[in-house]
Amino acid sequence: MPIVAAALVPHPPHLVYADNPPQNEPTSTGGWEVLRWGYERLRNKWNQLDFDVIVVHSPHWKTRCGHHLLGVERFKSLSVDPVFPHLFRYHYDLKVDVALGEMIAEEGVQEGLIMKMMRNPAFRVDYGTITACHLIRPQWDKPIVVLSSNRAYYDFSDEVGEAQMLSLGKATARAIEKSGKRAILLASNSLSHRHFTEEPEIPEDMRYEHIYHNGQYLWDMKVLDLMRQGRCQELLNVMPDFIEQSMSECKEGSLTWLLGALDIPTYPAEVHAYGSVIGTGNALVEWDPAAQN
Ligand code: 2X7
Ligand code: FE2
Repeated sequence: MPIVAAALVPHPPHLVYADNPPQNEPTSTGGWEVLRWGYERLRNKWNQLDFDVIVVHSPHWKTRCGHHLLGVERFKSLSVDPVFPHLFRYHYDLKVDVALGEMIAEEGVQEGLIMKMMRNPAFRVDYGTITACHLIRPQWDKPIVVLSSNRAYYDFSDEVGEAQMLSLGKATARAIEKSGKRAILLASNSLSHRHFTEEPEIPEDMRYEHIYHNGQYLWDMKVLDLMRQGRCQELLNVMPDFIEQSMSECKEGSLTWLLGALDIPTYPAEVHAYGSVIGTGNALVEWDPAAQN
């Protein structure tokens, strides 16, 4: 069973800012603790797992022509969030499992997708990848595989995007199986995604943090309930409505890719945490593929 664990792991840069790791330049007094405690639980649990590689799909590496994968062994640079540069200026140094990325690209082509390896050594790795990977494995001792977020939802329709992400998920699972490697999968997106356009003077002043409006919250609870009940096909059935009505970041495809890789789970997922960040809805949700046996 080469996919040893999988999770939805949101990437607001606020969560890294609040953690004060040495790699991040800005410092804080904390904040968003419930989400960070959820990450801590998952991290501690997965520290006990035997695995070779982390495979992540990130909304903030946006590609128009096809699905891209990192194709260089090592990246070392500074990642700056374009919207929150005062919160996230993170010095990263990471290793990539290029061989597994190439296998996913080959399987993607078999699924009829356009696939491309990204071979530019000066490429800046996006903050969605860095944030999720840092919060899951801050020691950066495992190689990662990163898949970009193709624009099919925007250029065609949510339905076309969804179909492509399910195919990409299947391709990912097949490649992992063939590789014989033990992988952890991360879908790095928020749920509801309406976003306040102003922030408090102190960004971590939690008096001001709350979901944007109750409709967003109700949608988030609906989709978390479906995950907790193992009703992921029903979740996929309502996904286009969820995306449009809550402006969900699921429109970037990460969660649907994950559900495709897990063969659309029918077993319950575990919600480790839910919380808002500058109005958006975010949850840490784990699927344990061993639970289906
Ligand atoms: O990228 C993000 C996000 N998805 C949600 C909230 C805040 C910032 O960045
Ligand atoms: Fe985001």
